[in-house]
Amino acid sequence: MSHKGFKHIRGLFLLAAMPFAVNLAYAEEQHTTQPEANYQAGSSPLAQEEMHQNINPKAPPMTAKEFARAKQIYFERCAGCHGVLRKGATGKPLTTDKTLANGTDYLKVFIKYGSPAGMPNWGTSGELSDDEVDMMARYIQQEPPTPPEYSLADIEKTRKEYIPVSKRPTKKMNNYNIQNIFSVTLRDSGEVALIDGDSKKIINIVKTGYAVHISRISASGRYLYVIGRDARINLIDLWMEKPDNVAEIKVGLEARSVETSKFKGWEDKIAVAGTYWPPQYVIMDGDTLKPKKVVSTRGMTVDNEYHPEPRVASIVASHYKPEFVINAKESGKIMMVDYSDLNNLKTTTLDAAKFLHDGGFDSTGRYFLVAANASNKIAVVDTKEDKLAALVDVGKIPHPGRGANFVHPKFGPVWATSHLGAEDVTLIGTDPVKHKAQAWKVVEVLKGQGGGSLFIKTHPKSKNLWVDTPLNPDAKVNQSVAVYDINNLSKPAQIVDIAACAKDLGEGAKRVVQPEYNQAGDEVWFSVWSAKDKKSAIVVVDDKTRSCKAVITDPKLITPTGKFNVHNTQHDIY
Ligand code: DHE
Repeated sequence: MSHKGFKHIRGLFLLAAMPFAVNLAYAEEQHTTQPEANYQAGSSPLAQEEMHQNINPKAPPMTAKEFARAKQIYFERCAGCHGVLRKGATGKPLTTDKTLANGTDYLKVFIKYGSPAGMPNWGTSGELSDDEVDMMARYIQQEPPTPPEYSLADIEKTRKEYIPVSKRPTKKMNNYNIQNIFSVTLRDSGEVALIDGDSKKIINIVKTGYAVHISRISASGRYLYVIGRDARINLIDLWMEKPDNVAEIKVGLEARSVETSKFKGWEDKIAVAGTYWPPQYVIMDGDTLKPKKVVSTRGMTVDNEYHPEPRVASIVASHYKPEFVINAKESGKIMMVDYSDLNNLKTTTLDAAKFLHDGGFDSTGRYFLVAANASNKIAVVDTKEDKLAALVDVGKIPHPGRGANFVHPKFGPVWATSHLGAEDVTLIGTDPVKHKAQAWKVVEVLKGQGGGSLFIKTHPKSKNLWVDTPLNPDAKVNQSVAVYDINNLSKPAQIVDIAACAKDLGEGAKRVVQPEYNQAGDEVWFSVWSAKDKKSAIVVVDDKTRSCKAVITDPKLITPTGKFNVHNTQHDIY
């Protein structure tokens, strides 16, 4: 049965089982899809933190043991969508003014059966028992416990310089072609694998933060910054004989993004990390990670309402000014932060749309395009003028990763995004000078394999556009990718069964995620992602023939997901 069909039937069942008022609420809010809800419900490391708790005498009783268990479940399953303080994000607000008014029985129905608007059916799916559903319904009527703040002094206390700058190499000490090294996220082992793109051999497996997330490269290509969901940053020096950690810091309690200064004269000098909790960003020295400045993102949203926890989503470094472009998810605001004078910090704040997530530059490096995923829009930032150039309407829940740039045969330079909630691959014109009529307009929508896409990629040397669909519920779709001929976009996409290339893996989900090119632009690397107790692999595809060229397997390659080629990440090539 198709996913759509499943949801429809579940929706009908709910209509029969639930009070009228609840059904009306469903009809109003249909913005989240099931794959997105599952994706956002990823585990938060905050479950283990001690928190401050206020007592609300109107809330139903709970034992201390129940409260502790419910808090853990909340941070592992619910906080990703509803927020730490439950002010709401992709999911609805669950503040006590709302939950106490609804009461335990009403809340239990939602938690057990889910909703067509995207709330997972935690009870009927077997994830939570009836007792746990009841416990969670009572828990969300208590005041939300608040995790601690994290000051500059707290951050500095966690800093370790394993190899001080004075003891580091003064030149490259290895024979690797550093520009073609891939930093591969090993999500569930809390490590990255550094893989030599030329020989396809593992150079080193480096210990990093919990549920490690992304890697970014310094402007010179020497330093690699890796961030875990526990807000731990590892600084790896690629000049070492065997590249390894030289410094480490924990910048908060939960995070997703890290970036490094790219403006001329500032190469390798400054790093920045954004945190989900506390909602703030931290500016550091690039080579020692010494924290210099912490700035809160708490404040008003684009709708002029106060939000206590706008989480920091993507960050990129401007090529036009000594600035970072910092995107706050819940507030929908984009901050252009000037790092040249931290004592007199200048910030230009652009009002975009909610909820900002991931994005990348156009081919010139001047415009930054970021998904406002709950608004089904792409916000375009002009990093030269520090202005919002446009808000472009696209399909349901755009999710570009960093997107893909190429020259459309008819409309000139475009940037592309795929979607979590739609099969569309949307192409947006990016040349306001020679193709003014198409600039910041959707010029074409290609049909993909289905929703559940996370990443899209091409390379200036390639004529192919690759689109993954790892969160599509159909295994045939999530184990394969679609590839388009850029010179002939009217031709239907070719479907390449990537998981089939790694046939010796045995059983496992084998979701195919994130295309990433090698330096030369003639190979595309894909992760074949299974659970941590199953075998995973990286499949290397020959870009020209679109056929499998190599399969990288190793017992240490546990849950590989994102891959970051040094050259392409350093130069924003995608
Ligand atoms: Fe990511 C990028 C947040 C789940 C793999 N992810 C990003 C960015 C953000 C983000 C804000 C942009 C960073 C930047 O450019 O500075 N990701 C989140 C979440 O909040 C979310 C939805 C839920 C969570 O609990 O973390 C989430 N992400 C995932 C995954 O489950 C993925 C698929 C597998 C994994 O490794 O965790 C995943 N996210 C990635 C990757 C990128 C990324 C590979 C970078 C793409 C790129 O090409 O730059």
